[in-house]
Amino acid sequence: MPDSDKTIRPLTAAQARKGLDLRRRPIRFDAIELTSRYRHLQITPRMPGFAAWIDGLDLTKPLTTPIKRELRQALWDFGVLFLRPQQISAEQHVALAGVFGKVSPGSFFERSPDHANVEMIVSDRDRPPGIDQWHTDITWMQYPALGTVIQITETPPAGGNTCWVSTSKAFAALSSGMQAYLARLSATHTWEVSGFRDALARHGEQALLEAMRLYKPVSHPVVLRHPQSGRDCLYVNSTFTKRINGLDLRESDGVLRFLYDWLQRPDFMVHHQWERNGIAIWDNRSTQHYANADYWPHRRVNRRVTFEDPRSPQAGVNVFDQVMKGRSGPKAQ
Ligand SMILES: O=C(O)CCC(=O)C(=O)O
Ligand SMILES: [Fe+2]
Repeated sequence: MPDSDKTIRPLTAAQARKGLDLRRRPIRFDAIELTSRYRHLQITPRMPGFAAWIDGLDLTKPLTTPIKRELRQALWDFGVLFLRPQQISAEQHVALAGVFGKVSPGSFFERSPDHANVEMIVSDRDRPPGIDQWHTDITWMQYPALGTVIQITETPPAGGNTCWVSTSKAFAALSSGMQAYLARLSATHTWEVSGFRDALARHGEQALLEAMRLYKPVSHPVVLRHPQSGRDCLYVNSTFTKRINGLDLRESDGVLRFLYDWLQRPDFMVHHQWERNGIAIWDNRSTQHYANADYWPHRRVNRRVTFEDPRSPQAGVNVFDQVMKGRSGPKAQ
């Protein structure tokens, strides 16, 4: 079109009506056919294509191979799975995590006295809850955890819920132009912009310096294709993502702000109210989570076991131990 034709012209009545159209786009949902896909697990989705209850699974009995296969499939189909309250040993907790990946020795949280692979997040009067931030765990590593199994073994009288969002549903609901723009971008992630910085600093400057030496900022694509489900997932989070690479910082800040708002739409979110000893398993690529901090000074205990990619060069490394050891050990080149 010649430039002269692009000059401002009054809108026709139809165009004006369209410009004032406030309708939003509905989110398309193609249901997964459950009966043919799941023969051993009893699955009830809680949201369209996201988050599901698994009923009738007794974790005190050994898990059979077909059940393990369906559990993995369910995690990739639904992103987060919820199991009814049950009492399990630390070994059974670890065995459940082992269904999905290599059991990790954990990161920065306190270790349970009964098992080296079980971390504990205890919140009480002296340790106020502090994970009321949207995040995907440990994206400041080149190979972040694949997922986590948590059990809330002590619940406050009210509150202490956890929310998850589906980062694949959030991506799928964007316009195709925005999807294409984001798919070309990568972003820098670092623990240095998160609360870990203060937590480490409490162990002294050397701990902070050691963590900086060992865990430098990393780059991840803004849109991650999930290797098992094949779904594209938004892979930036307000806790660990510092900036989108290659953009003016103001454009990066604006795009990230939009994405964080978009990711908080209730359409993509499940808000889970815990019963004591309830269990959740999440996929750490297709979801983000947020632990409500609305119950202080009451007590809440989260027991967690993380699973990771066995091919990761960082598999089996306990980040906290490594940083603490390095404080006094030989300095790196
Ligand atoms: O305590 C919770 O509900 C979740 C805390 C959390 O972010 C985690 O365990 O990774
Ligand atoms: Fe987390």
